[in-house]
Amino acid sequence: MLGRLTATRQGKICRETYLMLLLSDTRALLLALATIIAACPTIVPTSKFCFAAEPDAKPNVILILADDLGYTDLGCYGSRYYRTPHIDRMAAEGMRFTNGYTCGPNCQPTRAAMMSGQYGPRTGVYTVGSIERFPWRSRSLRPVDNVEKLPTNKVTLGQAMQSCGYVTGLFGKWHLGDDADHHPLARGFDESVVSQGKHFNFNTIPKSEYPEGAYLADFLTDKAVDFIHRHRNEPFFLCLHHFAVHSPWEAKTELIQEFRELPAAGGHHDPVYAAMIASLDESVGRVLKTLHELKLAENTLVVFTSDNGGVGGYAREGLGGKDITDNAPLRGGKGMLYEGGIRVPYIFWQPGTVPGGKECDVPICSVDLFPTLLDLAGGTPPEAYPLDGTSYAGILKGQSGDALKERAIFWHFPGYLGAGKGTWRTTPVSVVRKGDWKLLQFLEDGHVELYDLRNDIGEKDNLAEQHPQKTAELLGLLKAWRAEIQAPMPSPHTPETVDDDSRRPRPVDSRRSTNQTR
Ligand SMILES: [Ca+2]
Repeated sequence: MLGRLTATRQGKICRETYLMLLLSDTRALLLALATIIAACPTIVPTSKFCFAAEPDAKPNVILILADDLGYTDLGCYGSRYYRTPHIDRMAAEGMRFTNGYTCGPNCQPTRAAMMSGQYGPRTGVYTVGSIERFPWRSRSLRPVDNVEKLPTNKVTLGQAMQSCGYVTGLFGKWHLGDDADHHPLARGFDESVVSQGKHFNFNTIPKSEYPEGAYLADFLTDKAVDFIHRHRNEPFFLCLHHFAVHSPWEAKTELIQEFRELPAAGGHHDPVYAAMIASLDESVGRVLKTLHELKLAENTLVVFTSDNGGVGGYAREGLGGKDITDNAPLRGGKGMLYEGGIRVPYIFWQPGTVPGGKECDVPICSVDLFPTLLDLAGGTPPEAYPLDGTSYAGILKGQSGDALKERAIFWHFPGYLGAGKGTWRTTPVSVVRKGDWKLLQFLEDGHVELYDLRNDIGEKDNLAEQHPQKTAELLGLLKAWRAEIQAPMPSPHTPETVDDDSRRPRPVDSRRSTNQTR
């Protein structure tokens, strides 16, 4: 009965009242309980989509999202320069996925997919900002207009968790609309302070006071730790969405100095970037320490991941732009649909539930998080609201993930991302991964690339011609998915000559994206 009482926000109030009554004598308690039950209609869940499990079965959930952190930017994912002892320990005590993906090659689409549980064609959020960020008029397709705020008719992960009886908080980067209608406070989060853009002297919405010289990652961690303390006695869902390690690359002086004295390794070389990662690692350490201190570790699932690949790998592709890091052995970086742009760390930690020290090679992506957390919270999917992902909650509890290995995962990027100096990180492209195989279809000329990721993680050998059957199979899947989800396609456009050198198109007969040449 009490489990049902916690099914809704109103139910939570009922439960709190009950806990207070525990302090009084038994007779008064029984009378009061009878009164509560009679007066509280929430024993029948009012939510359209959540039927709560017993409260003890609900883990708290903390989602720690890094910004632009690349696949190899952690010690436990291979870095020999960056130092991430707390995250490495989290991985050693939990489960580390090696084929985890973001739904977008940049910030906004991944966040929209993660929060809504839907692929970009359903939300309309497929890139960052307006299509005018880059000089698309020099190219042969007109990009699809991007939706820049998560539409309010979408159900957010925050709303879903609220409906399962969770108190919710989001601190950090939201990037899905900061006005009153789109701010997290209006989208399923009971508490929220958002910030992005600067690591020192930062602005927050709503406005916050903080000591001069405060570093944003530390400020956000303070908020998160405070939230955990205040809500330790009820199920909570906490999003700690760091702006680190996104540019501008700014870090605390004392940490930068430590890395100046270390030798670069494997393309990891920048002491400021390394110091930013160190601050991110400190944040994770503080969160886990808080959980241990409050004896919440065994009842709290902590998820650590990133929103897109690392900013690097461009020079090898002949592109402009600074390589602040390197995603090698993966190809390319942020803004590209090659692995370096979309494969990221995913670590799950819950002592006693998530198997310790495990590595999992089952492919997962951003839209899977919504159904997975709903599953763990004991909820059921919203009615008449398609969720594009699949729950992998079973894997986190030690079950086999074999059934998910051959599932197809899709990307659709109907726009352009420039790289400077007239080069492009990506041109319009759709992508599918199924099993070990990945196919990219570039939409300017329709040509395809096929890679066997098990044997060629660096996407060096395009096998499309050698494996025509596999190519046809994946291309068929991709086209069927686009039709089913009604993916908007870029439209033909006659390229215009522009005066600015950085916008100057190459001759029409040689106009192929840099992506397409390899
Ligand atoms: Ca990002």
